Amino acid sequence: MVSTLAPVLQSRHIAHPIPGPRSRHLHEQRSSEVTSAFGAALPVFIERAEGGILLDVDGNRIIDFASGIAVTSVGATNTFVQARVAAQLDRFTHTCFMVTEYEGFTEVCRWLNAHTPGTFDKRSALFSTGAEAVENAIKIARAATGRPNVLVFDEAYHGRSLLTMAMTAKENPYKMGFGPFPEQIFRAPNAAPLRWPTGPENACAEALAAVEAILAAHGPETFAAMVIEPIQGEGGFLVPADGFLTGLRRIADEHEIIFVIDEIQAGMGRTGRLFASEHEGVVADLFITAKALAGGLPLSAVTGRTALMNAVHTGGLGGTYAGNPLSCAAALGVFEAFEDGSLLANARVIETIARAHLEPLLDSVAVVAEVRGRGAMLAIEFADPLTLTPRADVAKAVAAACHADGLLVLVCGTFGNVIRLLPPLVIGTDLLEDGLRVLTTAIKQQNGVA
Ligand code: PLZ
Repeated sequence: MVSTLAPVLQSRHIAHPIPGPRSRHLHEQRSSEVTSAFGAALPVFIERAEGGILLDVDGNRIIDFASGIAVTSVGATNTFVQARVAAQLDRFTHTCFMVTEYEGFTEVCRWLNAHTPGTFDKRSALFSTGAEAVENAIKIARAATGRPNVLVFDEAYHGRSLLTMAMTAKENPYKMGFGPFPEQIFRAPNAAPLRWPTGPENACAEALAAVEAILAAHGPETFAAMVIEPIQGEGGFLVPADGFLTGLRRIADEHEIIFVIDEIQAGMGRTGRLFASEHEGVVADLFITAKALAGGLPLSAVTGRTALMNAVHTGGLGGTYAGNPLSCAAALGVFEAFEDGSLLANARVIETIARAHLEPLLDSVAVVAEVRGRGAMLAIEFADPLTLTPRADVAKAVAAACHADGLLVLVCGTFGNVIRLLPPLVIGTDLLEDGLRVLTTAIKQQNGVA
């Protein structure tokens, strides 16, 4: 498909102070029509998005270090995705896969079965949102084991539905006022090195011991599943201590607990490998993907061992829009985009360039506590250098300064003191470097370092 639109210039440009007058006007209108329960990280209205740029309705060209929260990894106007979706749009938009079938659904499942870690026989199920896939993984694990309990971790984020809110750790804004939640969810410490009470070197062994203790307290035979993100996303881009994921895998095996990996944010090439768990060589029984899977169209999946995936009675899983044909077409375009390996290489280049800009701050800016992550999933944490007291105020001020200067960054972390970088993998090097200069300048200025 050939676009009739002129390309969006791949350079940062501030035509009007951000948010500009048209965005402010549209935001006012929004406030009269849309529930105030939805926040906005940066209240600008977008006209077009392409490469590493968000073009807003005021003509501002904002560098995108968010990708719609790790969704538009192949770019918001990827030609493979566009071509596949346009062709599908011409054929039909929907049948409901539970009513009459279409091949795109099977093809997406075939790709996931072949490319997710683990060489055993697999089946997949498609849904629409990440939370929906997490819920379904729990349904499958319970049906397959006949056990009720689920183990999750501190700092976890798994969604906003009732069950996934119970699995998510952070109270405000995700859970506050929305209880009661489903029971049978137990939470274990996560082996995040920076804040481990007895020191980073003890994080892995002590966190694994804590998991064993929680299982023992409730009876390991009552646990259907343990669910973990290979790098926690909303919780603060926390890369677990070496050996933690493989240790959990071992404990899960020992007690015949289904090991579920949530790669919704970290997966689909974000970390420089197709899946983040590949970095640790850890293999899930049930594997969850969403977000970047379909490059901006809603699609999520559970992929896993055939014996588990087929343990549910026929008709037990589904949903009107589950694996919608347009979303499946988009996913097939995403797979095509990843085929030659260049996007994975880009993710690794992004890491090298970003670390070169960010790591020197560890020495020059006292409140920079850690620079961490993998590939194009990177973060910088702000904390008091002596006490490690989280400095959400710094993260907030830095994000605001970046936004004013035409760079979109998102804050995350249980304490709101982490700035995360999630640029599209198609961002150009010059734009990336420009964005990193905006960010490092903001960090220095907000902390009185020239
Ligand atoms: N699991 C690891 O990152 C979604 C949440 C944005 P849905 N993260 C972005 C917000 O504030 O709502 C996410 C995730 C992990 C599950 C989910 C849930 O995916 O598609 O948002 O339901």
